[in-house]
This record gives sequence, structure tokens and C-alpha cells, in this order.
Amino acid sequence: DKIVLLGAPVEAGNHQRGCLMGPDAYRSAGLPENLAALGLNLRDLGNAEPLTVVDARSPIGKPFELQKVAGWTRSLFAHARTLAQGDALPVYLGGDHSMSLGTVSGHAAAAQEAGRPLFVLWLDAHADFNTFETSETGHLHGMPLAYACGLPGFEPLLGESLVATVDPGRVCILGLRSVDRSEGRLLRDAGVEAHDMRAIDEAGVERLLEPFLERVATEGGYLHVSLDVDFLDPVIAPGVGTTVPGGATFREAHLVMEMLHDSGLVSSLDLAELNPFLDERGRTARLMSDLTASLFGRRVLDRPTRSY
Ligand code: DIR
Ligand code: MN
Ligand code: MN
Ligand code: MN
Repeated sequence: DKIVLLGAPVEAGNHQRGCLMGPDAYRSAGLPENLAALGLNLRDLGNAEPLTVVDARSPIGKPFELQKVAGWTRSLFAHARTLAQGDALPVYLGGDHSMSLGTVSGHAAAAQEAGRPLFVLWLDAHADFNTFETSETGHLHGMPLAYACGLPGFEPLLGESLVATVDPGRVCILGLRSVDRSEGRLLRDAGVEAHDMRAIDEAGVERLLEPFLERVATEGGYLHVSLDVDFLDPVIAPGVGTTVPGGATFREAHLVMEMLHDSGLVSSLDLAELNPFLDERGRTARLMSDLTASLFGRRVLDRPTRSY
């Protein structure tokens, strides 16, 4: 199995500095070695670079650092669209979650070209379903899922409309515990499958995730996974700008990754929001690297691969 790593050191999607160091923190934490140790054929493409954009303006809202984020979106959209056509599974090392404006839309375009549906699993304390109009902060890292699902007003990012959008009915969010009021309305109206932490408490990750994976398999879809550091409980993952108490435990997070591995369905992965500047001696970078290893097959005992 082949994997490509692409760094996406974008930090303009939020007001805190530090996500710029994310890709290198994963490299220092041993993520490439973790994956190589699993016998995977790994290539690190280094870091992507943003395009220069000076013409992005929005008549609505006050999107923070719109030119910079638009430059990243255009760059990562093109990279993702190309990488999706290759034979290696892309892992995008962020970067704040505005990285996914480009990665998810790029994979949506490629999926449409391949004639297969794209499913998206969003592991996050937040829904990232704001638009320029509803955002209370203006931060683009709070908007990538809304963008990928084709909500209006985002044309300044690519300078044109998206060629392909993600069907909100093919999105599953796990780990929610902070949703803005109007963002919540958008989420409901779009019909996104959204599970908060209470749902995880009550049902467990297995019962929530299994039916979604079942659908991906039945419809022959691609599966993009977007893992935000703040999906995890801040006690075990402090290296992120927007900590929210009550997140996924060590085992809940690993179980999600292990189920994803056994499904054999994942086609691309974002590691988003790691802020090494806020981390404690690299522990969050190491935890994210270990979770990535679980997604690619690290385990204690062998067990049969799940076939849907
Ligand atoms: C908030 C925070 N909903 C916003 N979003 C974050 O700025 O739109 N997403 N932190 O990861
Ligand atoms: Mn996020
Ligand atoms: Mn988040
Ligand atoms: Mn924010």
C-alpha cells in the first residue's frame, strides 16, 4: 500500500499563530517512521505552498485573512485533485482546519470525475459549518465543511464556484460539543448526520460509525476523513487553539481509527489544527501520529479485516 504525505502549513484560518509548525511537528514526532514500520510504501512530498491571491473580496461578513486562505485553498484544491488520481493514499499534514477548504473540495472534484460518490467523516468538537454570513469569528477554519457542501457565498475562495460539492447526506460528524446557533440551523437544514459527545456516551463510537461505513461500502464511495485535534479530550491533546472539554478519550479515538482501518474504505486523510506552539513537549503530535498508525493498521492482536 502506498501513502503520500503533503504538508499544509496554513495558519491564517484562525487568529492564533502556530499551526504553521504542524507538518514538521508530525515529522519530528515520528509519523513517517510509524507508517513505514507498518510496511507501507511512504513518500513525503514536503510542504505545499500557497498561491498568491490579491483579488478575493467578500461582500458579506468579515472573513479573516481571506487573501491568504484563498491562496491556500487554490493550491490545496489543485494538489488534492491531482493526488486523488494517483495510486497512493494522501495524508495532509496541517495546518489549521481551513486546509480542508482545499483538500475536501479537491477530492470532491476528483470523485465526480471518477463517477463515484464522496463520503466525508468529520471528527471534530466543532461542525465547521459556518458561512461568511453566519460566522461569529470570521475564522475560515470554522467553515470548510459548509464550503465543501456547497453552501453559498464562498466564490472568492477559488475565484469561481465549485465544480463538485459533497452531498451533505453523505457527511457524518462525530464528537460535537461546540456549535454556533446559526451554524446549528444550517447543519439541520442540510440534513448532515451529526453526533455530539452525548451520543458517543450513550451509544459508543462503534454503533454510530458502523452504519455510516456500511453506506460508504454499499454505494461504492470514496471516504475522506478529516481529523481535528480538538475531537480529542484536551487533557490528552492540549496542542490545539480551540480546546473544548469533554472530548473523545484515548480509546474512543483509537477505536474510530481501528474501525476505519478494518473497513478498508478510507481514501484520504486530513490531520488538522495541531498547534505545536501550544503543545506539551510534543505529546499531541505523538498522539495524532499514533492515531494515524492505528488507521493504517497498527494493532495489538491480528483480527480479520471487516468486509462489508
Ligand atoms: C467557531 C470555532 N465555530 C468558529 N470553530 C472551530 O470560529 O466558527 N473549528 N474552532 O475547529
Ligand atoms: Mn475543525
Ligand atoms: Mn474543532
Ligand atoms: Mn475560531
